[in-house]
Amino acid sequence: MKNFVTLAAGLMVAASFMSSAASGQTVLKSSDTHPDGYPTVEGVKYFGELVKERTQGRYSVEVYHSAQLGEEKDTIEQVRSGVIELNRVSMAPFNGTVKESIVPALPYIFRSEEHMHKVMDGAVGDQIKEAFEPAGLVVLAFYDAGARSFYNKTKPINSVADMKGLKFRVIQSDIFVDMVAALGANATPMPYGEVYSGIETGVIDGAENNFPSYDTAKHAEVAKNYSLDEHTILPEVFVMNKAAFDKLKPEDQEIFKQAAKDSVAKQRELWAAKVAESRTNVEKLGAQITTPDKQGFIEAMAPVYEKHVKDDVLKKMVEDVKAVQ
Ligand code: GTR
Repeated sequence: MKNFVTLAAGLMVAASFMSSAASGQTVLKSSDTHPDGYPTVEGVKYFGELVKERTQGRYSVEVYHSAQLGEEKDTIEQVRSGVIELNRVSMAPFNGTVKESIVPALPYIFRSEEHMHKVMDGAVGDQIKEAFEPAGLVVLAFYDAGARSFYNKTKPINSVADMKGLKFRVIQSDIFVDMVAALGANATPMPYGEVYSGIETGVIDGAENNFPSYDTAKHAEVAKNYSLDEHTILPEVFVMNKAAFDKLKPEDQEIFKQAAKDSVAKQRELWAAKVAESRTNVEKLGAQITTPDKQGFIEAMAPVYEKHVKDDVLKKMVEDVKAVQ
């Protein structure tokens, strides 16, 4: 049923795209799992305004927020097949398809958000962008998603030992499954939209995410123990269907790229403000925030690196990331 709804939504989107193309004004569709006003939604909207202005209205963007077009995995298929032209998603669901996307998803690979920015804005970021092309996607931008940490309804986490036996929903990536296993807990990958009820009904004890997601998806209502272990500083990715991008005139391609670049600065600014706001919101909802000793978490991650950083390309990328000061 769910797939049917997603497919039907996709066909409607495709039909409206074709009709608008005939009038010389093309409306590009973009998906986002988050609600209106969330920094990623606003980042893509800002990109759309710049594109509209700079192409004199020949192109504009409509953001289908709040998972209107489906969960991330489904919308990734839609953008790869060209049913929609644009999509803003996390990097993690690409880990099984785009090998290089593994690197920024590795636990504790980045020393700080500044370090992540330098890496993603530099040569390693360019290498990751290129690696998306064979998957039929052009990366327009990397956006901020802060740090992800664990939260649960059962008990406060102060050390790795406290994680033992807990059941966590993770984002759909094997790295996250193995990371949770390495911490002595159990991982269940499931769509974002099912997490709230999963915690409420006890299918899972909790999940892992940044403050703005924990807040806006209302997970703080049902899982009040948030431990700032900050296991990943995982960027978001804003992608475009490659065939749709290749069809643009070269000067329009430049406009799209520059607008995306300009939207990054805007999204980062909105992100920083949202993190502070969301932290206040979840504390008001009764979230208890602990700060566990990170060293134990970092040391427990060795098996994840052993299993996932296998070939020379990935080994070199990890070294390159570490070398960025
Ligand atoms: C959020 C991210 C979403 C989605 C979600 C999840 O931080 O912005 O795109 O991936 O996490 O955990 O599914």
